[in-house]
Amino acid sequence: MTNDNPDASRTAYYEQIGRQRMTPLWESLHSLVPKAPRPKTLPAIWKYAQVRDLVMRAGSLISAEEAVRRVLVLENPGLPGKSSMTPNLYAGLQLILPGEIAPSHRHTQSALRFIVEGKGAWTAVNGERTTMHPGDFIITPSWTWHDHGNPSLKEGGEPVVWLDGLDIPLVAHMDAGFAENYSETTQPISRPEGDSFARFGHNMGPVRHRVSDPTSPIFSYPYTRSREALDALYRNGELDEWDGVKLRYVNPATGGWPMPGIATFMQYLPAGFKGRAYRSTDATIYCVVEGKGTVRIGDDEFLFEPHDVFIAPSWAPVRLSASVESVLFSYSDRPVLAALNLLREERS
Ligand code: GTQ
Repeated sequence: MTNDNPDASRTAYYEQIGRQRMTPLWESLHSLVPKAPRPKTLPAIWKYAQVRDLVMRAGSLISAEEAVRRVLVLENPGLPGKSSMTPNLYAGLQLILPGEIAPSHRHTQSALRFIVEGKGAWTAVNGERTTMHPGDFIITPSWTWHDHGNPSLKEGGEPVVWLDGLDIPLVAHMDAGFAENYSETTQPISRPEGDSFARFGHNMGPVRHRVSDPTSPIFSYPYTRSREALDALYRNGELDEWDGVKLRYVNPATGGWPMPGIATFMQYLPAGFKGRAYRSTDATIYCVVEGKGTVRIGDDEFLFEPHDVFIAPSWAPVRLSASVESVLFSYSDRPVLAALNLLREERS
């Protein structure tokens, strides 16, 4: 080897070490250990007005039964082909029509449902059904049987659309995905609707309950309650310059997150709110419940309206403004980052 042409001798050397399945760190050090996050994830918005008809059209193309889950995956434009919204999280819009059932199964991926449109459909988790209303936040923890259904047209059923949030990419990255189908279409119902909420949803709990599970014993967090709490705080004068009035959803048995790997939030922005810039390492997916406004994410600016979904990548500054009073739901991989001591936030 000579030094007359260092590029050529290096190339030849790289080929030689490559045959031994080795690579030179010095060529990749800066991208392997960056000075700051360099997300491939891009800021993006899905305008409900543009995608709603497409979601509904899926209803005449395939049944929930055939599809198992009739979902349009929202794919981040920076992560093509990955069925991912962020490196760790997935988002999709699921449609269930009157009279349909999405058959029971379970998987190691944790799921949240945020109800976008329609009411009266149900999801069953751990032997209990819960009825969906717009703005409700429902969880299906890892490895719990879950099936979804909708009353028939005669019984007053209407199309229901919800946003699915799962940790599919994270679980895939960990090679920890398992799934199985239940032997029947629906799981047996062993408890009346509202049972878990009666036990755990009122700042009370069963006398001898021992926490043995990192997931919340409540699996539906109704919008009426979340909205009421935000309203009361705003009336009391609470208003953060970055967040407006923002609360996180909790597991009432532990005070922790409803599920171990996904954080969920809801925030209220009063009319005329102009938020300051905030960034954090948990890439966050937002779903607009009410209102209208704009969000700046890095160099992008989007107008948001009800049911729009948008994504703020890790470390991109986010600035929220509302022209009329607005409510936003959001979810992120914050508990995972916090557990690994990787959560950083900056309010500027
Ligand atoms: O409802 O069980 O969007 O298993 C993706 C995978 C929903 C579900 C999704 C799933 C589900």
